[in-house]
Amino acid sequence: MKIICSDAHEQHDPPFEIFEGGQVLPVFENPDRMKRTLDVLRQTAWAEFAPPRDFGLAPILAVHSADYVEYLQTALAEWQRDGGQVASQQVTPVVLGATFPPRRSRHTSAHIAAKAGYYSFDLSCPIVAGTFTAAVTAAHCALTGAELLLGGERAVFALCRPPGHHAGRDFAGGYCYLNNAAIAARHLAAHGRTAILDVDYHAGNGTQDIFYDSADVLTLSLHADPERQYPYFAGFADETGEGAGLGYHHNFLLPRGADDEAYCQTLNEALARLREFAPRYLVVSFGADTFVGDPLGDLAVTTDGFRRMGALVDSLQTPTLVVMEGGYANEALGYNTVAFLETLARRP
Ligand code: SP5
Ligand code: ZN
Repeated sequence: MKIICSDAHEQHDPPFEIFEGGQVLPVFENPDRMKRTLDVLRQTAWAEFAPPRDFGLAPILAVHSADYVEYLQTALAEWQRDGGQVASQQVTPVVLGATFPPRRSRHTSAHIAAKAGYYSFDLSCPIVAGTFTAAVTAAHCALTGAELLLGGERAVFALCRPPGHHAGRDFAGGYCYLNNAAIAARHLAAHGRTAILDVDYHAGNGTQDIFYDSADVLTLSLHADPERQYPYFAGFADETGEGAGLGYHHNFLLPRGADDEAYCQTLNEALARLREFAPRYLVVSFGADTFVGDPLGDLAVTTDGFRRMGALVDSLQTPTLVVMEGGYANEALGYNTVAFLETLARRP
């Protein structure tokens, strides 16, 4: 199985994150996640590593607004020109907004501190010097995987970092800047019916936002009930798309403590909808934060559960691009990821 990855992710390594309650913590979404995942993939007999191809910005702009992409690209320089705030004990320059637009704002603002708030829905997406390069390269990893599917490959893994499923058309959040899975899916959709299946612990609100009014990409997400968990404002069962997209988005909610059996049961419901849609290509937003030991989660999926999930996805017999999203139990992340991929990797 081809694994598409790049060292460019190392350039995105923000010095802190601000958690609920204002706690300043080391970043859960860190370069070590990737290192650990690669370490375990290297021990398999089937992983074949390949670099991303450069697709430029065009396929990214097919998903994200031009003003948002330009903001991501130029924010740090603009912040520094403006004399943007740098915390006193902190050496790494970081763009991070602290003012968010009220819902009925009558004006936008050209001020960089305002744009930093406008283009994010939380405090978990600081922009450092290498963030844009890392995010674009992650999108290119997903696009390279998509191209391989178009070339006849049965299953590919895009080891993307930063992740993408919380990033919407014009917003960052939840460690996500560019929606890698959505960018790959839009690229694939030009060649055949495409679906995204999101199995990260958190609702894929960015993916939901991007395809909400469109029927050409079916989007399904399994996640912790947003009543009790981030991202709080999306991922509810009654959100099923709008306009032409009505009936082409589905959220499957999981209770606290859901184990392998409960998870696979819900996954089977989602797979039934997928079988009915009969996509030519499938993109899986894979997060291992459903793991029983994950510091951000509250589900109880085991490493064997990830193996079962991968086998269920494999049973669709659809060409599949797996895109890395979350998963923060770093010691287990590689094992959980490999367990999920194993059946797909052995496709003839
Ligand atoms: C890609 C991805 O998985 N992003 C996740 C971002 C989650 N950030 C917000 C977490 C706040 C939720 N409270 C956690 C309680 C821990 N016991
Ligand atoms: Zn997640």
